[in-house]
Amino acid sequence: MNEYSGLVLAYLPSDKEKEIQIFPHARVDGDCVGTAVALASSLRKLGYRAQVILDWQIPPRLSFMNVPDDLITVVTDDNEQQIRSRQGLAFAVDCSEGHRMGKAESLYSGAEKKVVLDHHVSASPEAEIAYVDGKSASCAELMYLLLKEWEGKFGLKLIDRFEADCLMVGIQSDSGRFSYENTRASTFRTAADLMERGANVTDNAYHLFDETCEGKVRLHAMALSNMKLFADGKIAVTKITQKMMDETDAPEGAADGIVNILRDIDTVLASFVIRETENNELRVNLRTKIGFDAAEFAQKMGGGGHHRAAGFSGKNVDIDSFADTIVAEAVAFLERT
Ligand SMILES: [Mn+2]
Repeated sequence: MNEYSGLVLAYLPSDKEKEIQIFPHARVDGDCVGTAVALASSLRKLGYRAQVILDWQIPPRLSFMNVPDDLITVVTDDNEQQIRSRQGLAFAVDCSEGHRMGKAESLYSGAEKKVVLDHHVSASPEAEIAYVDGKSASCAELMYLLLKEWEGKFGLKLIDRFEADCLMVGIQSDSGRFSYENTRASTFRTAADLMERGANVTDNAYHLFDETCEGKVRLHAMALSNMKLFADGKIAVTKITQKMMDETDAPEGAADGIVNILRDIDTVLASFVIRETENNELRVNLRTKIGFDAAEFAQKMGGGGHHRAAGFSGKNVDIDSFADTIVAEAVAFLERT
């Protein structure tokens, strides 16, 4: 019995006219979208109004999930007030803090009732009820536990093929298709049940990990050939500028995966990809092996994440000097631990 399933249920709005608003993190991934959508769809089966509130449209790389339009509301300056007026509960998934939600931040932070469901070790939940399990490979697995309990309680099937597939996308994304250190026996047990309910592992894996396009391949080639190694090959860094994105005509999200290739170099303990974004910020993705705690390092740099995968950002600094700072900090971090 999961203690949170009852707590969360008791906390849902008694007035079913009020909307349960589900907030994934900005720069969405398969886990936060899959978890949020499975929850929204299940809540509707239980007679609640539920909407996933997004900072931006679901990106093309996740379009294979076929999320119905009516489950999603994208926040704009025009509709924010209207969304707020319908709010009965704010439910954060795969993140714990309003500042991770981009344009949806004030809608979440200003909510009267909040619930958090998260698996980030760096989580500092802003909510009355927070179900955080840093050992879970994905947020989708935590959602599965809640929904299974609710199925039992109401004698209703909540996880049909669509919801099963959404949760499977979350698990496959965050466990690196069942290969990262965070993958547990329970991950497979959950996945087995989802597969029996109709989830399509093969299609998901292709779309999440293998499908590519010319611009992405060209961007990877450029970023990989510019890679630099430091500290006897223990630290790998590459930079991705807006100019590189333009030259290769790379789509949004095309830089994904480069950081894993760098981490997989046999000598490397920590890999960094530093990327210029369209709004003149720098986003850093970090992947590590045992001996370098990514979450701890990212928190030191003002970000957060997991032990082996984390991220942080830089503002008002140019990419070259930020790279120098990161290398210096990473070398010091390696020497200390
Ligand atoms: Mn996640």
